[in-house]
Formats: sequence, C-alpha cells, structure tokens
Amino acid sequence: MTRRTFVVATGSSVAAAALAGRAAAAPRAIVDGAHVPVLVVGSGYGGSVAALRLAQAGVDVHVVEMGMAWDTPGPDGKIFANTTAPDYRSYWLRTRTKQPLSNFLGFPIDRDVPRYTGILDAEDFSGITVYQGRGVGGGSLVNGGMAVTPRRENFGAILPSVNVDEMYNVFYPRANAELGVNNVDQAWWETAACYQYGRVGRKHAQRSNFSFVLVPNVYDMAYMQQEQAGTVPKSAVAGELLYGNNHGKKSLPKTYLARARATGRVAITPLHRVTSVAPVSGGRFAVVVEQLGTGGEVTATKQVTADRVFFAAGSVGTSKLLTRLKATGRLPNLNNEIGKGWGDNGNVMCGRANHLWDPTGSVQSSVPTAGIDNWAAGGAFAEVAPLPTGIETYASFYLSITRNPNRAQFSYNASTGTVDLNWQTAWKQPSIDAAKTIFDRINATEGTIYRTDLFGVYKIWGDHLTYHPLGGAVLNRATDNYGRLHGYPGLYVIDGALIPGNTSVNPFVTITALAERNIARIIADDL
Ligand code: FAE
Repeated sequence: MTRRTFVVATGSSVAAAALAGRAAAAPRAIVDGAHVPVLVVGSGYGGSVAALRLAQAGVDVHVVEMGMAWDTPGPDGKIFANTTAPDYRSYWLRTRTKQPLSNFLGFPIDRDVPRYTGILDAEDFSGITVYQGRGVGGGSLVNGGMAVTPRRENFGAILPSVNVDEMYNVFYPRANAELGVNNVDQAWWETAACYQYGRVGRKHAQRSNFSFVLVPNVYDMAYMQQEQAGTVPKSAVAGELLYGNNHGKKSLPKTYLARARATGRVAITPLHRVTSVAPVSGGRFAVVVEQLGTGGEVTATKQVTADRVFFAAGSVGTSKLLTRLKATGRLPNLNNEIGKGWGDNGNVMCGRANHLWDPTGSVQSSVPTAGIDNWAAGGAFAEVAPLPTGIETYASFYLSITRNPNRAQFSYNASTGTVDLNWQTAWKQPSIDAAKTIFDRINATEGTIYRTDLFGVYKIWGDHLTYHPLGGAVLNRATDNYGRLHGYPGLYVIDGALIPGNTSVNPFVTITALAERNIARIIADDL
C-alpha cells in the first residue's frame, strides 16, 4: 500500500468513526471480514506503545490479545488470585500449577487447578520453561514491576546499532515517564517491616563489598506505604503479584493502554489469537484470528485484513508466529534471521539459608526494590526477591540476571506442527557461574549455605526457567534498524523479540524505550 492510500484509508475510517459517534470508543470485538488500518498482535509493552503512538498520530488501531481482559471480579470479589493461593485464574490452560518455586522444605507445592485461560503461562520448551503474562497488558499483569534502565556503558552490548545518546536523552526518559516509574522513599524503606528481607539483603551484600542499589518500580510506592500502615486494601504487602495485583500496580491497562483507549481510536479484542498473516492484493495483509473460550477451545475463526501489522506477541509469541509463517509459505520472503538470537536474559534463581539471628520477616512485600550489582566484575545483577510465604523462612531469595552468551533458535517441526526452541539446560552454567561470584562470597563472609529445598529435592539452582525471554526477531537482522521486517513493507516487530537475548537488567523499560524510538521513526517515515 502506498503512503497516500494508507492515509486515505485511515482518514476514511476516522471519518466513519466520527459519523458513528464513537469518538470515545467503547470496546468492540473484531468481526469477521473487518478491515483495519493497523492490527497489533498482543497487548504487552511493545503493543501498547504502538497503539498509543499510532492513535495519537491519527491512525485507527485494533489490538488483538489472546489472553483475557482481566477487568471482571471472580466469585471472591477479586479480579486476581493471591500468589499463595493459586486457583483457576492463575495459569494459562494448565490442570496443575507450575510454580517457579516448586518446592518448600523439600515438599512439592504445586496443586491441581481447573483448566482456564489464566494469567500466567509457564510455556515448556525442551530445555527451559518460559513464564509469560497472558491478558490485556501482557507481562505487566504478572511481573515484579522492577523498572530498570541499564547502565549507559552496557548499552552498546545490548543494541549495538542504536544511537545511545538518543536512547538516554529521549526514549528512556519518555518510557519511564509514561510507565509511571517511581522510587521507594528510602526513609520509609529503612524501617518498613515488609522490607526487612531487603535490608538483610543489603547487609549481606555490603559486608561482602558488593554494590547494593535501590531500584525503581512501577508499583505505586505511596500506596504501598498506606498498605503497610493498614489504611487501604493490601496487595503487594498481602503477597499479590505473580497472578496479578488487585491494587497498587501501574500495569499497562492503567498507563499506556488507558491513554490509548482515551484517544477513541484504539479497540482491543481479548481472547482472540492471531494464527496467520499473509500478503494479499493491494498491499494489504490477510490475518486469521481465532476466538477462544475460557477452556482454550476455538469458538470461531475470523478472517480480517489490515494495511499494516505490528507483531507484539512477546519474544516467544512473535518468534513462534514468524517462524511458522515463514516455514509454511505464508511469509516466505522473511529472511533467515527469523527465530534466531533468542536468550533468557541470563536468569537464574537461588536461595540462601540465613542464621537464626537474621530473620527476613514473615510479611514480605512481593514487590522487589533492590539489587546487588556485580555486572562489571562478575557478569551478574541479582534482584533481592521476596519469599512471601506468610511465615518466617530465614531465607534470602534472589533472581539473578547474568551475562550468558548462549543463544537458542526457534524452528518449525513439520512432523508435529509445532515451533520448537533448541535451548539446553546445560546452557545455564555460565549464569550459575556468574551468580556464584556474588553468593559464594556472601556465604563465605556470613558462614551460611545455599537453600537446597526450593527447586526440588537437594537442588540449589533454579536453572530451569526464565521470566525474561528476549530475541527471535532481532533488530537490524530480522528487521531493519527500526523493526520493519525484511521482505514485507507494512509488517513490523515492536516487542522483546527485537532484543538479542540480554539487557543486563530487567527488560521492560528497554523494550518500552526501544518501541518508543522505533514507532517515532515509523510514524515519521512510513505514515
Ligand atoms: P509481553 O508483555 O509478553 O506481551 C505479549 C502479549 O501478546 C501477551 O499479552 C500475549 O498473551 C499476547 N500474545 C502472544 N501471542 C499472541 C497471538 N498469537 N495472538 C494474540 N496475542 C498474542 O511482550 N521485567 C522487568 O523489566 N521487571 C520485572 O520486575 C519483571 N518481572 C517479571 C516477573 C515475571 C513473573 C514475568 C513472567 C516477567 C517479568 N518481567 C519483568 C519481564 C517482562 O514482563 C517482559 O519482558 C515483558 O512483558 C515483555 O514485553 P513484550 O511487549 O515483549
């Protein structure tokens, strides 16, 4: 489609919308046979940035999201389940929970749950389980909210083709502002009971001469202070996080997506999964969308067309979709970089057993606020994470982000019809080695040992999972330097799939800032 026809199509649908009097658009599900100027696949960070900025530029956008809307309370009056009591809402189409910490005191803690389109997907590949958020807001619904801008000196290794000054002067500040990133009040943090585990983490880090940093977050820290004071309904302080926060968290539906909807130009259809995108005449794309029931069954299949499609299904979702579409001949001109460069952000977990004089607290805020930075010397940044069990565990728990050079590839398996990932469990060894540069030293200083009861029976390292999938359609390789897919003008990637495997810190601020950078250029040049 030419620039002119795109603008005309956009303008005509805007005019039609105005005539229909839907300036403040009510949610409307995508219908079979519809034509939309822009279709966005997925409503996480990348998809939300694309929706807001395109709408502000005058373009009608339809976001298709496979997960639920998460706007309606369940029978207990709450939208989201507590981390300590997973139920039907907690897992994406599983009949048994798959909790990141599978054991406690050596006993398995997973339980049966009804199969439902729940909020957290523990997606199993041969060598790794990838945790992802499912629903309007993507990962922002389930994540820890840690909003970390990488150190400037590390940026070159993250996205070598991107102008560093532009990112740090314009796009990181823009992303942080829109996401509502805020800092914990340190004076409060120093005494709050719910951050005793953080202060113990600091004491142990500093006694071993590691740099300890308080980290910004998108959880409303003023709200959390009120939670601790008992003046508002509790969320983080009551252990909510992994399966959603009923209060306090500035997830995407409260920030980017709220502003996108307020333009009147953005519609979001939940419980619909995009399964195919292929070029048709007139420069348009035919998109196949499956409507899902809450048991995961396909209740309808819709064929729509779009002038442009933004892939924002997350690193795994976008990579799987593009790998399949290239292999099955629907997008054969995609280049051979599709599916490559996937990494786990070097995630590895561990716990330490503290002495009885170092309790970490029976009430722990589920929102992490601090990390140990040993990136330069040891290639590890360890988040001091909560263990919100409701009882004193005398444990310190950490999620480390490490410099792990291993990269996996997605490929289409014609015999099973699935897209596989060739990650191997043994590829976590560099992450374990990097994390040990911190925790072996702390254990030596403190005279303590690793916990062996959290990930199985006598297993120290949580090396079977990641929370931070990145890559699979890497910037400047599978796409041009702004996310335009090679081979198909009008197709874009705008999510974590663009980032080659590692960000040196928690990734969503970088995903958001990169999306802001790319969409600004796409609006300026392509529209
Ligand atoms: P993402 O947010 O995953 O959104 C993709 C969306 O697309 C999802 O809503 C999918 O349901 C949807 N989708 C997928 N396939 C399809 C399809 N075919 N059709 C329609 N929709 C589809 O992608 N990061 C941090 O920076 N700080 C943290 O503290 C942090 N903690 C985390 C804790 C947990 C438990 C988890 C799981 C993740 C955490 N992350 C954290 C990672 C962060 O949430 C993740 O990097 C971003 O959400 C990725 O953003 P994307 O836009 O790439």
